[in-house]
Amino acid sequence: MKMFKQLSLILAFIAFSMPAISQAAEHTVNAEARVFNADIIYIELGDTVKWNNMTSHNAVSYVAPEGSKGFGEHGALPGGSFSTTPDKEGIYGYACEPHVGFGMVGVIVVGNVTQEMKDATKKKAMETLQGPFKRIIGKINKIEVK
Ligand SMILES: [Cu+2]
Repeated sequence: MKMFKQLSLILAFIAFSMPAISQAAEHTVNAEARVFNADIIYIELGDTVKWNNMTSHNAVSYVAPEGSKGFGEHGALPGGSFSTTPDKEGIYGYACEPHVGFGMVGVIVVGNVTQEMKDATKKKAMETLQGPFKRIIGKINKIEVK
């Protein structure tokens, strides 16, 4: 009986902890008048990001980890909602192209990002981003690393 109790405790623990390991989550970002809320989100690889209220907005990546295909379509408005599942661990910086001049930019941090990754992403962003898209650098600066 004691062994059965221990076994059921172990099974209950496994059942409880499994979803946290294996289930991908969906994170919601709300496009507001001139901002993304939240502007910086932290997710795990395999998770999905869904933007709502995208009728007059878009979300196009301008900074992405090495080898990533990024997300969003230049010049297009997805309308309604738009979802992406980032394909690499690292930092994605994106902009709403119609409102980038107002600072409507955001960052997605996928997985565990180190200070070196943050510094390297910032360096690359400073070399490649132009005009108002440089505002993405300000968001990269605010990323919290462990
Ligand atoms: Cu916008």
